Amino acid sequence: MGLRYAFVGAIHELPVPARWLSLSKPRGKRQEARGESPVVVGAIHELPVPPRWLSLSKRVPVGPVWWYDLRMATHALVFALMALAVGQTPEAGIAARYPGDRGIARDARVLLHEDFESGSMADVTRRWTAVSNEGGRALELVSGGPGSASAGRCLRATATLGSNTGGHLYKRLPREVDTLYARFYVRFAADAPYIHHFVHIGGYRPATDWPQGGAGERPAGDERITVGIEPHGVGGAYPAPGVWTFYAYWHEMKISADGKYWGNAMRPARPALVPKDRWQCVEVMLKLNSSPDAADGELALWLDGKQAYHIRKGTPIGPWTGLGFDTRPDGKPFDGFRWRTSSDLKLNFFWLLHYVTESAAQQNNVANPARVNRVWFDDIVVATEYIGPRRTP
Ligand SMILES: [Ca+2]
Repeated sequence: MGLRYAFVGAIHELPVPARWLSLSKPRGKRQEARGESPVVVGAIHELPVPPRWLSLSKRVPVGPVWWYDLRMATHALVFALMALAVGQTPEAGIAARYPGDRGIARDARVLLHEDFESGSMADVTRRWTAVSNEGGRALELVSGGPGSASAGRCLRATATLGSNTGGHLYKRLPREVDTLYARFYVRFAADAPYIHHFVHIGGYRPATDWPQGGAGERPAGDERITVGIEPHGVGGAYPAPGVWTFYAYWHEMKISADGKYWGNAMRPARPALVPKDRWQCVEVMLKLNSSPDAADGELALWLDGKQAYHIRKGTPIGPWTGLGFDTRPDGKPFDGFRWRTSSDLKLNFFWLLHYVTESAAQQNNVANPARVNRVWFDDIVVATEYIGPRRTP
C-alpha cells in the first residue's frame, strides 16, 4: 500500500503560552485495521514555549479521494476554529487577562507592577527599594506612554554627559523565584546615542535592597547572576543605540582578553535593531537550571509580543569567548546554561537602569557624542510566567 503525504494545517504566530491546545496521536483499533494513523485533536497542555510555527502533517494510505478530502477538510476546519480561539484566549499571557494592565498587580504570579500613574516622583521611588536620581534631574515623570495619546504618564530617564551617567530604579522582589519574566515598554529618542548599560534582572545571595557591584569579576556559582537586556553597538557595527543583546555574569562566563571577566554578550548573528522614536514592548525571561548539575537554564527575549531570541541547551552557537557568543544556524549545539551551583541562589531583583558614559561612545568609534541621552519607560511587569504586551483596554 502506498503512502500519501498530507499537510493538515498550520497555525502561525500562536500567542504564548497556548496552554490548552494539544495534539495527540492515539492509534484506534479500527484505524489500525484500516492501516491509518489518525491525528486526533484534543486538549494539550504546556506546549513548549513558544510554539510559533505549529504545523501538522501525517501520512495516510491512499484510499477513496472523497473520504480523504472530507477528513482533511474537517481537520482544517477544526484548526481554523482553534486558531481563532487561541488568538482570543486570555491565556496568551498574564497581561491578556488584565486590559490596560488594570488589576494585574493582584495576580499571584506578578511580583512587580509600575505604570507611573500614581503619586509624585518621590512616591514612585518609595515603591522601589533603591533609586539613583542625581539632583532630581535623571528621572522625571512626564506625560505620554505606549498606546493612545491619553496614555497617562511615563518615566523619562535622562543622562547628561559631563553632569551625570543617568539614573535607575531598583527593586528587590517580594519573593525569590527560579524563573523570572520582566516586561517593560521603552522608547529611545530619535537621536539616541550609544549607551553603556541598561535594564537588568538577576539574583544575589543574599538578596539586597540595592544593586551590587562585581563588574569585571566572575561570580561564584552560589553568589550572583545578572543578565542585562541592552542595546549594543558592537564596535560601531550597528547604528546607535545598537542591537538588543543579553549581557550576563555567571560562574561559567568566559574570561576576557585583559584577564578580567566582563559580561558575556549573547545575541543572534542577525540581531534585532533597537528602534528609535517609538515605543517597543520588551520582555526578557531568565530560567535558572533546575538542579546544580542540570544545564537546563534558558534565556529568551520577546519584542512586541514576538519571540526574538531563545538560548538554551542545543541552540546552535558560534565560538564562545570572553566577549560572549552569537547564536547561528550553522553553529554547534550549546551545552546549556548552568546558571548556578546551588539552588539557594535565586532570582530576586529587577533593575530599571539607564547608564551612559563617554566610553560607550568611544567603544563605538563616535568622536563627539550627544551630551543628552533620553529614554522613556512605562508599564513594567515582573512575574513568574509569560506576561505579554499590554492589552488595549
Ligand atoms: Ca503609564
